[in-house]
Amino acid sequence: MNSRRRFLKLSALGTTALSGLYPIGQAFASSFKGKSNQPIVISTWDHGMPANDAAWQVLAAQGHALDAVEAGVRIPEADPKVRTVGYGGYPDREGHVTLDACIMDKEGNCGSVAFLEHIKHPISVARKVMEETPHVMLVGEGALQFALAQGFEKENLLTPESEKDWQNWLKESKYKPVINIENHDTIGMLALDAHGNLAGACTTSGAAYKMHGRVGDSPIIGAGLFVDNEVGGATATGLGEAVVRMVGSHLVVELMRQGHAPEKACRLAVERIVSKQKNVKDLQVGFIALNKQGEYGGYCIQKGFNYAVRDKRVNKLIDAKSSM
Ligand code: SD4
Repeated sequence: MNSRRRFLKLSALGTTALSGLYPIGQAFASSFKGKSNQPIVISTWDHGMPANDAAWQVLAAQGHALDAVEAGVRIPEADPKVRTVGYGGYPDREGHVTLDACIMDKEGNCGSVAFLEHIKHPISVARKVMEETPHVMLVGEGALQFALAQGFEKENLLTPESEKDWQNWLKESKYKPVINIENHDTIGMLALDAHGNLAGACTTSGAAYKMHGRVGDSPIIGAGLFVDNEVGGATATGLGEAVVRMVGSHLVVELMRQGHAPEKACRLAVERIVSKQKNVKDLQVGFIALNKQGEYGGYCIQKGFNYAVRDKRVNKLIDAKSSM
């Protein structure tokens, strides 16, 4: 169908059908095959702004969404001032910087690494897992061996600042992360390219001062990230344990499949998490979502979560609505 006919069909569906509900079980994607050819990228938190810039360079040159999201999230991974992703990330309680990341493409291919030490760009290792192995996920020592075999450099990721903060933390050794500050700055990124295809990436050093060996939601396909090229993609930030329990990003995508707009899908997923928790006062979870038509949205439990959006016209940070 050419784009004009597709537009007319879309208009005929009307705004209610587009932003409202489809009966549960009726696949949104199969009823509506429209897609946007306007590239767009969205990502979590304010470090999403420079990350989006890098992704946008790929998208604006008609590049692929997969290359865009990888290039985008490599920016905070390499930035020691971003204390919750990659190099310079907060260590675990034993002083190890252990990283989690995953990536997903338009075919539903995915790759993931978890509990990976000494490699500055876990997202690129995750992509290699996707492209060079028959597996989806490699963890710990095995992931490191694989990365080294692929030519990644072994580095010390614990910066003097992070080491100093960890030494201070050790004085009390209390695991009580401060919401929106210490443990919620994962970068999750979703892109739609000029070919109408989606991809996503998610990368983090995880919760600050976590137990050694702890893995959050960010490298778990369906929890920290999910992309279905017929429908849309979603990614999560916040307390990984709460996101994993609800397989949060997959839930958001399925809600979009049922016909919900991205922001509403994020809100319903947040509300599901809230409804199952006894105490949400200290809990933060945020989702962002992008659908096949290039519509986007985000939602979180507590105020303070924002996300960055970049397309041909827009380059801005948006405060996500919250349920509290
Ligand atoms: C996790 N979702 O490991 C991540 C936390 C986060 O550190 O968002 N940033 O639970």
